[in-house]
Amino acid sequence: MRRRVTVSGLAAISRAIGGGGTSAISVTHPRLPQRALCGASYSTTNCNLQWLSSPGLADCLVPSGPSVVNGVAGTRFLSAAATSAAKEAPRPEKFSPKDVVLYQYEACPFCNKVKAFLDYYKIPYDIVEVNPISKKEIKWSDYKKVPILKVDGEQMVDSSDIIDRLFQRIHADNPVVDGDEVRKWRGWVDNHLVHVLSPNIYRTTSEALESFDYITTHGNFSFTERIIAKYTGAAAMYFVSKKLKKKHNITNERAALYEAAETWVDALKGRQFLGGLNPNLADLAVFGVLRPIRHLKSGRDMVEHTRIGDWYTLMESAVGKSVRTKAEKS
Ligand SMILES: N[C@@H](CCC(=O)N[C@@H](CS)C(=O)NCC(=O)O)C(=O)O
Repeated sequence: MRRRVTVSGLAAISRAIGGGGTSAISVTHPRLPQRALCGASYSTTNCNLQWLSSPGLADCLVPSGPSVVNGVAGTRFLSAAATSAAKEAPRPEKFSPKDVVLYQYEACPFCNKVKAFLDYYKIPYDIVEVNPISKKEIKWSDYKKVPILKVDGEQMVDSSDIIDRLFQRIHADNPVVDGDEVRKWRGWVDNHLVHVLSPNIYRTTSEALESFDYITTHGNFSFTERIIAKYTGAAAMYFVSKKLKKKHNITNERAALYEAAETWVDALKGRQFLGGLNPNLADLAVFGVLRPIRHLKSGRDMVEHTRIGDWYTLMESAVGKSVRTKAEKS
């Protein structure tokens, strides 16, 4: 059956991939029809705009295996230290669910956090790509956001909560999820890092188009939705990102992204991972939200102009190939 693309549908797309988690912003740019941004609610000027994000996208966009990374002074090859560090990822022995299904938007950062966790712990999962307009794939649930994870029929929601619950099952003998340091940096990802990403990926019209090309190519859109979403969404999010910038007191979005990357490298204090020789939940969270942008212009710039590249490459290696199954469930 053909889906009709409506103005409210486009708003839903913007909400689905827009910025800032649960933050609400008022969209008042005179040239932008507010309905085009605000989805289901025609009467409100408040849009719940989450930023664009995606973890599973990594499967499609992030080249796997050690590769060339860009350094500050130009292109350089991955350092020997970086290639040698990644250890075999742990395989959960006492936790081996038979049927794990992730309901997601491919470019959603929160979904990508969950995917990074599942990939690292080698818990195979199926993907159901949710249409951000109709959301018909999650009609069965009371929870109206993604990610939703179904583990042998049990529903889990909210990325951090999902990860905590899975972690506790994997480490049943020692189910302490976070120490202070891990808690602090996981909070930093949700409360700071994700807010910096949106203004960056929609910074210029060409970057907004690049981002929407990625989103609409990898998301669950009909042909017509894809074309309309790409151009309308890019235009909308270009303006919205300026609002997000203001809301989060960002004056220079690239500087803020570089600063976040450097802050993270400083937090490592010379360790390969925040977790030491192996990634911990904070490493996985940072990696998860950065993975969808890594090969967009903002991500390329970030790796070129900061010291984050070596850690990122180690993470790629540690997380390994995606363990999502090929077939998409419907
Ligand atoms: N705190 C939640 C936030 C989840 C969230 O905001 N997801 C967005 C997509 S990135 C969403 O589903 N928004 C509702 C919508 O698309 O209508 C989490 O960590 O999972």
